[in-house]
Amino acid sequence: MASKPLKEDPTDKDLVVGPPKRSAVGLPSLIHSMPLAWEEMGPQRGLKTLLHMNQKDGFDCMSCAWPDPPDRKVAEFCENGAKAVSWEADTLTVPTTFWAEHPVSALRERSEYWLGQQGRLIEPVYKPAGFDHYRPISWDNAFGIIARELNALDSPDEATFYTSGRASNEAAFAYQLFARAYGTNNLPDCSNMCHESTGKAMAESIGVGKAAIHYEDFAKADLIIIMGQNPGTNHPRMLTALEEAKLAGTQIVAVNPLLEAGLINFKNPQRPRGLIGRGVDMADQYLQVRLAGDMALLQAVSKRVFEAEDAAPGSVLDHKFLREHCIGLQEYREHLSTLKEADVLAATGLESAQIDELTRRYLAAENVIITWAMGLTQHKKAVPTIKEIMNLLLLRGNIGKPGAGPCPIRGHSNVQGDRTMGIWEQMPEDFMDRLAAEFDFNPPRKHGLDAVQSIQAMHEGKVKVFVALGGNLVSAISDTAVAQQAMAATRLSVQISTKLNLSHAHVGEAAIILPTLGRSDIDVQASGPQFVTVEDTLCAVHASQGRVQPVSQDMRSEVAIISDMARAVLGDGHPIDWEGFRDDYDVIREHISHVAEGCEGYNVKVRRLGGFILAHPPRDERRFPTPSGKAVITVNELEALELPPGRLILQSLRSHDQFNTTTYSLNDRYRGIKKGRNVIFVNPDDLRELGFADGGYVDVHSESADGHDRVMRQLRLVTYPTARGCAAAYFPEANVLVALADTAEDSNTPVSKSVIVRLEHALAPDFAASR
Ligand SMILES: Nc1nc2c(c(=O)[nH]1)N[C@H]1C(S)=C(S)[C@@H](COP(=O)(O)OP(=O)(O)OC[C@H]3O[C@@H](n4cnc5c(=O)[nH]c(N)nc54)[C@H](O)[C@@H]3O)O[C@H]1N2
Ligand SMILES: Nc1nc2c(c(=O)[nH]1)N[C@H]1C(S)=C(S)[C@@H](COP(=O)(O)OP(=O)(O)OC[C@H]3O[C@@H](n4cnc5c(=O)[nH]c(N)nc54)[C@H](O)[C@@H]3O)O[C@H]1N2
Ligand SMILES: [Mo]
Repeated sequence: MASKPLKEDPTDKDLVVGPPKRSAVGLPSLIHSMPLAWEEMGPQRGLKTLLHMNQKDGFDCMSCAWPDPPDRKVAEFCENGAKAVSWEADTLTVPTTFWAEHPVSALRERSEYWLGQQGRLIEPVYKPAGFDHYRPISWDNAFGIIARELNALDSPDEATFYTSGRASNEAAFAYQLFARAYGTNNLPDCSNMCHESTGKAMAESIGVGKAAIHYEDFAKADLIIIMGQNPGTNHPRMLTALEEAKLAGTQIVAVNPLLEAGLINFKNPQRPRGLIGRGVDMADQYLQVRLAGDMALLQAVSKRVFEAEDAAPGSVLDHKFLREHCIGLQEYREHLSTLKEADVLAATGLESAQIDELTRRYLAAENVIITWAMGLTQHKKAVPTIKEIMNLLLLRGNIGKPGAGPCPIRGHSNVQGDRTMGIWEQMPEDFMDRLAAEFDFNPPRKHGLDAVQSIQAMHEGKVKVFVALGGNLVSAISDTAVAQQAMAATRLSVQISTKLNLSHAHVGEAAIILPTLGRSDIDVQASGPQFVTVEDTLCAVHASQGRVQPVSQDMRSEVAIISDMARAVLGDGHPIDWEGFRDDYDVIREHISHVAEGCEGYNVKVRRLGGFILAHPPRDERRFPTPSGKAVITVNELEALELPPGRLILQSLRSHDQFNTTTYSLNDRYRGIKKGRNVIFVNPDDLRELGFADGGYVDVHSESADGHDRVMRQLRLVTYPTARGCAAAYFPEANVLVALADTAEDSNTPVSKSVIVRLEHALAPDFAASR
């Protein structure tokens, strides 16, 4: 009993704004997820699917990269995981008649919500150049067109191959190999917009860009600092790990401009206390830092650590660790001695006493974990900010010991694995050497284009073919109007997708959509049923096997699509055994074991129940694979974000009922928002000062250095507990405000969390007219 496709695009006419919640999860979340699962999958398929999720013999949840606990419960999923799988395992399908009824130009006017609600894509479709409709096409003809276009380019660098972080390790490995065998390193991915800043910063500081802790370390930590992350919505099962830590005596500090429900209190539905009690209080200290103020905060804490050491020499810093494992201590100490408290207070919006308290907590703790996500990575100074996390941890040896370490929390469920498999426009030389040796060819060595650079190159006509393994780049990247023009300037765009989104509507002259199996679907190839493998944010690699019957026999797995596309493009005589890849994923895994770092014996290790954990030298043995062989304490020049008078800093973030560009519903329960998304959250004092009132409507103009006026119209003002001078609106809609060139230094990640904006009075939207 599948839901019917959404008829009309909903408007905000029924928008309700209530008070924000002060507690996350509990009974309401399960009540909220079950009807959705039943509606989209039916009761039997729904229950069976949910119970297989995240089990050792089941499939990995596609919602986020949070790890599975060593001991699984019967129901090992969260509300938002249930939404993700219900959305994917939908029994509703896009009918063949859809394509004739909906011209591509009309699809461009639809919302992401409407598009996603049309059901699963089940047949390849093709929009020839000069036509406004897709039409069904055979798989072979689709591959033929792709081959013709790719082989007609003057250089392989005129094509770009995007990946979203849901692709399995097997698909990712085959895909990067295909792109490189074709001849380009243009392998942009969602990570370019996500944790790229993390990878850059950690690689320089400690030589590895991944979290340096194990799951069990949360409960062993004395202090966990959670910065720029909203786990209650985006990594809900993290709350269970935090609850266990709290019950074991761990303290928690939250650093976030917004008061987020999940960081205040958690009612665990799997415990009696959660169902009927008052739950567990999370943050012992909550620092409502100003947007982009974290670098100043971290430097201020480190400076106080040095002052404590000066007051009691030999007793504060971990001298043995610093001597044996680090370089740069003295320069850092001298640099921080010039840090001015007034600058720190201006940048953070905090009081000295709050920073003193955080420092006291840091110094009282033997073992400290710091976690972070998009609140830190999407700023101009994201890379140096994350390097300051490393500095602070290194001062007291908080790495490579139980209960301590840096812990970036990754987003897409396999974004980390995709990188391990070679999805990166700048893979290191040793990987390329192994790839060359394994397949006996010369992969291109020149670095390729990242996501922002790919859009720029398409816009300039330098990249002419765009291929995407999942995702929705047009909506996910900054500067929506430019992204749409960039896509329209290509000769051919190809999307390998499960469901419709705006990247199927803003397309090249010609466009192809290839429908793929999702993670929950049963995948059978010539050698029998297949499983795939994934890596979570704590470096655990394990198998994932789909358990539900695909809704159509004409969909193909990602591996099959990539293999057949490679065969068509590279020719039948190509030395790489693409057919072997498709017929038996063990063949791919055998190659992975020779090429990807730490994956020796891959086929054996991933067959162990629960998989294996990749080696991580800093975590495992305090060995730092940097050029000097030591962890590097870095000196970073503080540069605060200048806020001109009468302006606000805007961040774009996720509601509770969305997955990136996918909208599950128009609600954001924890923030008190129902049935609408066109809102902007502002501190009540700022609203008053700027001459606006709660409930009024504004146009939001962004002010980028390029002088171009970018605007988001008719947002409803919502007063909200956020730091002074700061505002928030929903991603992906707010991407219209971010200039493509406004990116983080070193990582080129769009600055989605610090856009300078000006509000202007606007009329309330006329909902009757928009119907
Ligand atoms: N249900 C669900 N789960 C998801 C996703 C989803 O869309 N839906 N997306 C997945 C993906 S790809 C990712 S990357 C993750 C994203 O997970 P998050 O990073 O939690 O996602 P955001 O909604 O962007 O939230 C950013 C948080 O950082 C805070 N913040 C913003 N700017 C600053 C700042 O300058 N300083 C500090 N200290 N805090 C700041 C915001 O107030 C907010 O709480 O979630 C993953 N999981
Ligand atoms: N302003 C602003 N912009 C942002 C962010 C922000 O916080 N603010 N966050 C950034 C971040 S962290 C990220 S990760 C990116 C996300 O960027 P993307 O990864 O490109 O976007 P998604 O919305 O996750 O992609 C959703 C689409 O993927 C397809 N899909 C889903 N499952 C599968 C599958 O199993 N296989 C295949 N082949 N396709 C599938 C569906 O067609 C679906 O519509 O957005 C970034 N953009
Ligand atoms: Mo992400």
